[in-house]
Amino acid sequence: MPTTQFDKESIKQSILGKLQRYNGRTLADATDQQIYNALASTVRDQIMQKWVAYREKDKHSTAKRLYYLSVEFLTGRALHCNVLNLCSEDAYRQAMEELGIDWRRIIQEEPEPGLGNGGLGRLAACFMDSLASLSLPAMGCTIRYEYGLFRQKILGGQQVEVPDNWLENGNVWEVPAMEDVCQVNYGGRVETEEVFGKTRYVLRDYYSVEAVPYDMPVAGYDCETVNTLRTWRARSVKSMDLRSFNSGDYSRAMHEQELAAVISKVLYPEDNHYEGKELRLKQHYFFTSATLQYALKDFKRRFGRDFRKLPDKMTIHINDTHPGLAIPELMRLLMDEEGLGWDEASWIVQRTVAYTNHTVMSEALEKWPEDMMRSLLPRIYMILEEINRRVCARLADHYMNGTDPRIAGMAITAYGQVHMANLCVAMSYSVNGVSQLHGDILKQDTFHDYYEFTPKKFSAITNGITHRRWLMGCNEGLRDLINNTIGDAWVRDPERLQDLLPYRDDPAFREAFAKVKRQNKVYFSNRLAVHQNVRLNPDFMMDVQAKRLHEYKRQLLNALHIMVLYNRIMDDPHFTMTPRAFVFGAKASPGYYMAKQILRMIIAISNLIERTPRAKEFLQVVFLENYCVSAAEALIPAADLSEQLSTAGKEASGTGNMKFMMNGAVTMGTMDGANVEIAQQVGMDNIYIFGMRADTVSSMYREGNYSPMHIYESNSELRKALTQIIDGTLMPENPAALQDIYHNLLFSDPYFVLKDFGSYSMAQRRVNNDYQDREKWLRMAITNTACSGIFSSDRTIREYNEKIWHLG
Ligand code: 26W
Repeated sequence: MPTTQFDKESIKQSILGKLQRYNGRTLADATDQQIYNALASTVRDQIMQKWVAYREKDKHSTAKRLYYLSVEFLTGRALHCNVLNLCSEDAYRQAMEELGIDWRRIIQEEPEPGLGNGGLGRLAACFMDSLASLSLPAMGCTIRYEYGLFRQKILGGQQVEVPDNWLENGNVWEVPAMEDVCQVNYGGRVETEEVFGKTRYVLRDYYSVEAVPYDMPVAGYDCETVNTLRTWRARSVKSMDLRSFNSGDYSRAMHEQELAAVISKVLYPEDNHYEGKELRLKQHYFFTSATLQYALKDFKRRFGRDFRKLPDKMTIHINDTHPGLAIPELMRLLMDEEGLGWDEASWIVQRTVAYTNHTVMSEALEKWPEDMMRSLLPRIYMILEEINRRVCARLADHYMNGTDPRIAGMAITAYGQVHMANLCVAMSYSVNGVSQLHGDILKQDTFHDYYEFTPKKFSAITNGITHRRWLMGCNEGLRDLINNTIGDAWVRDPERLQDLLPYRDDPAFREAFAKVKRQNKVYFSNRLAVHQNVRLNPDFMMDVQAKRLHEYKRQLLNALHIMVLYNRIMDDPHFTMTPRAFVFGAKASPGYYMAKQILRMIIAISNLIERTPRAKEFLQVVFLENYCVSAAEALIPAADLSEQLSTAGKEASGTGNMKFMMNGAVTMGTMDGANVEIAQQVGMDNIYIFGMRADTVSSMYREGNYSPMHIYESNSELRKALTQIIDGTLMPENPAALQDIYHNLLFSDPYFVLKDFGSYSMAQRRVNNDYQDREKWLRMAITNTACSGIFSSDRTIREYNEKIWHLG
């Protein structure tokens, strides 16, 4: 088969041809969106050529494969990264230039797939990029949400959620795979049948939903591998179990059937907070069951029915507990569909499923009401009960006491609830944390009793980010500077970024580094002017906190500190400081009241400063609307200081921290998650660490005698800032609007904002001084980029493969 060339001339011809054929337009009268479509489908043609070749080879491969199940994949836009991974950037750029098209503008026509909330989903996307780039055979599996995470608008100083209809204009990157359509069943009841002396379990009166897969190619960097991200869409089926329906069940079945498409309608916007909604359980089972049905079908195609081989031929990796029903579902498929016995099925499952935990926040741990599980998934519930019975029996044996209190804490079903984390820990062959500290907390605390029982299962593999998107793609200036300085070996081997270290001593390099940062600030500030009509001064130091809004992430610490600076400026006519722009990017879950209050407070501070000329000389506060992957790509390269303020022990890893570091921002952070390892990499001279350590925090919780009021009484600057929350300074038209923040801090402060404030404020004084020492600051910034290579997700994926997956 002849392959199409993708040199500059053919690219130009392809774009013009597509505009003519699909839109009946010439370039001159095509809209940006039409040009985007023509450009993207040209890139797609190039990927398809590789995809076909790769799949052909893959079909005959007997290598072990990974199925990475995640309820979220926050991929971000695909066009630029695809061009980058195809190593065709120059060709496309030149083609666009010669056609007189602004490439950066057209790229922004792509709707961003917001199929995730935050860290967990973005990590899954980075993993897909690294898996393909390391040529490891993997399929990512998730739900094709018709509506992704809401878009955020700020109106009247508050967040307004707008639906994210990302598929409105079609999606160039996906192809349906109709040959793999399958059914997922809900409801009904389980009947037993005796067949040749064996008991069989059959589901009756259930209703079915059809699962339709859409595949998106994931092309690795400069290699032949093109993996697949498979998203499942729910639609109703015409047929149902008519054999045994009775009139009551039939009408119910009809009704449920109409509701089928609802399953893949919308992504739940809660991050790190669990609510036992039935639709969510349906979603989880939906994509998990569909994925496992496909995985088994593919296994049988490759190896026949020798299921004992299964653990050597696939790993089912579950990204947090959300796809944890993979465990009973694989049992069900092996027993009810393939006729295996319990012991065989359970032997296989316990060698095939691996689990990563992403949070220790107790309100985020999934626990489903047993009643809900029983009525929605009766056969799955039966299997869960049996797993529970056996696990508890084993534990009773081990503790030589059937009433040992530890057993209830480790049980899978207890007190009317199904405890998903216990299920995953009990039945997976691997349990891992996402940073060293988080791994330790899992062992010592969250899963302590399980750890004593099966210590070898546990590991910690620190998260990572793809340096292709988060440096090469989003920071061209820095990428070119690095290439011109140390060559491009770091692209394949990011730890070679270390070669930059000696250039800290080179004044010309430092200035070049500073120039790139300044250009990135100008770029970001232009973007803000266009999107929000806000003028950000690129001469100000850029201090950024961008992440989901959460009390434990402590945006409040930052906000209170800005108020303290404001007061220093206003109370002393001679006061001076390094001018700083504080940029916040954060979405609050629609139902998270405190998060929304904090967001209001930040905007109120921004407004206060805007109307105070003297404060404006030194301070600016910008709330960046709709923080998302694309916004991060513009924002992070412009940052000088990266705020990572979580209460120690609460942030499992953080990955934004790594993105900022890679782009030459210095971290202001607690000893939490991966901040600890960033500190180890750069050394204490190149990071600002403050606040209580995780062990102190946990003893404070244990002792339970923390009194925020004492701190309020002893710190006058803090007291004044707190009072301004409610005295009309912040909210002149409605002074009581933010009183719950005030009361919460004073009378409860569960995340120790007041406790850590003094230490934070001292560290910020050092930042203020160090930034004025331009040479010192640039050395720190360069050190951060130079030491960031270890946080490439390529390293993370290699570690997963060596310790857990053993693919290929
Ligand atoms: C069921 C509600 C729910 C939804 C999402 C509970 C928990 C989650 C996620 C596990 C929360 C999450 O995104 N955790 C983040 O995972 C990142 C990737 O490992 C870490 O870097 C972050 O520290 C962690 O908060």
